[in-house]
Amino acid sequence: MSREEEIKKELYENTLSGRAPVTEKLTQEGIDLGMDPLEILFQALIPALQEVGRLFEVGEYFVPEMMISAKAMQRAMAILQPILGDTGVEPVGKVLMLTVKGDVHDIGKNLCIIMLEGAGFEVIDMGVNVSPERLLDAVIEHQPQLVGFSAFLTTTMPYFKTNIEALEDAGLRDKVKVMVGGAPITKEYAMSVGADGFGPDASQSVKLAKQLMVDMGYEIDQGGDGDSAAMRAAVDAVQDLMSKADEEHVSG
Ligand code: B12
Repeated sequence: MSREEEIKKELYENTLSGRAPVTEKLTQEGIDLGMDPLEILFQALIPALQEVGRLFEVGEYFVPEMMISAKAMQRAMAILQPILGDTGVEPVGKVLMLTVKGDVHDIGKNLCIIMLEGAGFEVIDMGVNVSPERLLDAVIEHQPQLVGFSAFLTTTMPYFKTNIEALEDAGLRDKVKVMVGGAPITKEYAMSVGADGFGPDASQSVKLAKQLMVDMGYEIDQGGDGDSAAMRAAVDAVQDLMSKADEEHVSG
């Protein structure tokens, strides 16, 4: 078996068992050997995630196993993403993305980032549990055109408003457009807290980001999302898995 074939096999197995450092290393090795990123995605990572979903359905995997497998895939995706998304042109715009204070849900945000980068945006990922103070520092440091807030808990949704007010108080509100999203968020809620836009899913987040750039007066290409079909497939694989996770998520 060639090393390329071995890498695909090992990537499949290590995504299944959720070994993120290994999937990261193998993906990098594959890329260094000149493997096609689409081959890595469609012949190793996505099949592994589909198998995770199957194992969950037959009761062999539970939510924790699904989570660590999704993480292992995301670490591999982080290496593939810039290559898949490399359109060789100037970034469309700069977006700062974060999950609000008190909230550690980041899968939805990360999927948006995959799609945004695939569409040519430069994305600064601030991670989870980000305070309004850290947001302000980052806006000053990176000067993005757009900021994106993610929240998955009804108890953390109010941080959208807190963040927007913090931007206003710091005199930064007119420098950025604010987009928001997350499982419990509706368009009505987004508008009521003063956001400029709401995105229900990762591909809509790209449409929204482009629209907001146009609203700000930037001239951007509204079509041509590069390799977005590949990104879409990866995003769908993770999303399918997480909708299964909801079936036995411990709430409260
Ligand atoms: C996975 C998960 C977890 C994981 C999170 C791991 C991680 N790294 O993200 C873990 C196990 C850590 C977790 C913990 C908790 N969770 Co939880 N979790 C989930 C679950 C099952 C899936 C969430 C997810 O990732 N979905 C997949 C993504 C892709 O979903 P999505 O919404 O479709 O995402 C899209 C859009 O929202 C949009 N989007 C997202 N962000 C943004 C941002 C912008 C700018 C834009 C434009 C768009 C956008 O694009 C995304 C991609 O397409 C949900 C159930 C659910 N239905 O959401 C519960 C859920 C969110 N969790 C819940 C709860 C209660 C908790 C805990 C409090 C449980 C506990 N008792 O400890 C803790 C809270 C921890 C904390 N402080 O944050 C509740 C929230 C209920 C509520 N109304 O507040 C839910 C809804 C489960 C339930 N049915 O009760 N959770």
